[in-house]
Amino acid sequence: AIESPYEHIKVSTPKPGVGLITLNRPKALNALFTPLFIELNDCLRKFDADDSIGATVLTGSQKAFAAGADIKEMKDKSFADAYGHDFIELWSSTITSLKKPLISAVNGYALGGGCELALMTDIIYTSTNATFGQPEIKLGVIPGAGGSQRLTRAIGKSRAMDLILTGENFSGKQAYEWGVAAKCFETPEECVEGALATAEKIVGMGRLAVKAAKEVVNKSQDLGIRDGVEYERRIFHGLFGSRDQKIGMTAFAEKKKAEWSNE
Ligand code: CO8
Repeated sequence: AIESPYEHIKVSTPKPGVGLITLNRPKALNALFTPLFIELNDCLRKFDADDSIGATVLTGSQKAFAAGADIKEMKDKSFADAYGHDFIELWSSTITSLKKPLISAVNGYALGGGCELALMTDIIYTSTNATFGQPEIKLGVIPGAGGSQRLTRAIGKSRAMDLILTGENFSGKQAYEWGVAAKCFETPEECVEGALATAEKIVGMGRLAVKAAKEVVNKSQDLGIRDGVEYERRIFHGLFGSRDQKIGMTAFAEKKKAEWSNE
């Protein structure tokens, strides 16, 4: 067996084309700190550049996806430490600039930075045992990795305000009902399996169309509707220059299965 270069994450490719990254700091309930993000970012960058990988699943343990930023590590930070060294920027910059789909399978605690990490992924799957929340207010701070923005876009202002001002948790089932999560499974195992199955399905599509689809959906978070629709149309038009567009539409017309060229 090849020795893993990573200490805080486990990495495998359980299905062809599908990467699986498991956060692995069990003693601290996967509390997030910079050494973990250096490894996670390194692995995600490698997967993004690897032609043999088409989509990745990010998960934690059954007890915790991640119980937040490591409180013990950050408790003594000064303003100069935090602002001066752009604390947390490194935690989101890579994940939010990936080109290939990243699906999170969230079981157990997803609190604070753990909830925010899930919100940075393209699709969230969860299970009935999951506990989400932004408890930072109870620590004298506020969400610092996009929670106030991404959670608000996902569930609306009143609900986000309610959660962020009180620090109250919400369940996997609520996450699903409110649209934070795309699916809620009965068990953690089903959640991970479900995420892997979806990743596999995505890997079966043409790579260029997948990349374009992710790009345009993400644009909807930044652009107004008129600019967003125009952006979509430009990308849509561009795909008529791909071989896969010919392959996909010809296969439909001939009642055959498309064999993608990824060109
Ligand atoms: N930081 C450091 N250590 C932690 C954290 C954490 N966030 N969460 C759990 N641990 C540690 C515990 O200290 C404990 O260690 P030890 O055994 O050495 O005492 C171990 O993990 C197990 O935890 P518990 O014994 O507390 O387990 P319980 O099952 O009793 O409770 C809870 C589980 C409810 C999850 C509880 O651990 C808890 O409340 N944790 C803190 C949750 C929290 O407040 N998270 C938000 C942190 S603030 C934050 O994330 C700011 C976001 C900044 C941006 C992040 C960018 C991604």
